[in-house]
Amino acid sequence: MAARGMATAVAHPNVALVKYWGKQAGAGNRPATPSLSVTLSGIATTTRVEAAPADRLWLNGEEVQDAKVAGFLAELRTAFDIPGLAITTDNDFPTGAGLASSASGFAALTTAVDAAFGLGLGGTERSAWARRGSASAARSIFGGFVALVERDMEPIAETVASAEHWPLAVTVGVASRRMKSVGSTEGMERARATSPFYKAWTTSTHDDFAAALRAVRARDFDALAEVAEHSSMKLHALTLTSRPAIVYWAPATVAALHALAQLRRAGTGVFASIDAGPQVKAFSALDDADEVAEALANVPGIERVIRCGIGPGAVVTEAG
Ligand code: 2P0
Repeated sequence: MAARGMATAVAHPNVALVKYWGKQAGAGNRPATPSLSVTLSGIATTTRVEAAPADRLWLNGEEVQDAKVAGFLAELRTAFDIPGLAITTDNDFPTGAGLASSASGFAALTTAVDAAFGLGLGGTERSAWARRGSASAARSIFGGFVALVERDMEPIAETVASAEHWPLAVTVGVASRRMKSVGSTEGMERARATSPFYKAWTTSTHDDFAAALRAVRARDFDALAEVAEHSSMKLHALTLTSRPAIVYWAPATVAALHALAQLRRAGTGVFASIDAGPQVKAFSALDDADEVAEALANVPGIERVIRCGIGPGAVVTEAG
């Protein structure tokens, strides 16, 4: 397709099984640790870009100013000739509340800009640019199980197993739709600077990553459950021991954790993962997803349950 200054792209949020929390010193938004995620199906960000006299951004129908987007575009323009942009971006899920809207947002924006202005980026390059907007966005460029690792001093994201390899269900319990209190970038920097556990986090995450990768390759649910819940809990141990502390959980978050533990005691394979917000993401076999969704829906304070699976990477849906 010839690039004529307009394109639309769709990308999906991802949930990390082994979490990223903390950056290397210096420029380029480079994670301090490896991470491993699944890209979700069932929820999406759709982003349209078009050449315009000046940059303007509409998020879910409202015009907004966004310093992260402005900084990202400024960085892209040091490498490519890109005009002013009218950007419209819509999430079909709660924005900025721990459902990785920045991951799907920057993955969709990078993919749309690439298509609209013929930048000719391959997947790896697109992922590297998306990372500069938001590191987790590097993973949403790709589908299935995706690793973000350092190779030859460069962070590289790649699919390590397809969605078909192990089609798990990811059931999201929405505990609050409010925007999160402290953004991820600020939260990470606070943990690095103040949590006494930060060093232990950066060293131990390498073993977590290796264990999770082995579990995914072997489709070993119990092994994945153990290491993924541990990584999620360890991330929240960091936020709770930052100074001042950051408590991303709502009361319903804790109630959902107990409900899932009860399901597990009753014999259902399920584990929980929580990001920089109150939502609980429950992983299970597809056959158990109805039961997991029902259990989450019955938790007091859970406002809504969203059923997801493991999905594809970012795609261009329209270019002209
Ligand atoms: C993750 N999160 O691995 C972790 C777990 C949230 C908790 O990556 O500063 O929006 O823009 O690179 O990618 C969310 O942080 O942060 C995130 P920046 P990002 O999914």
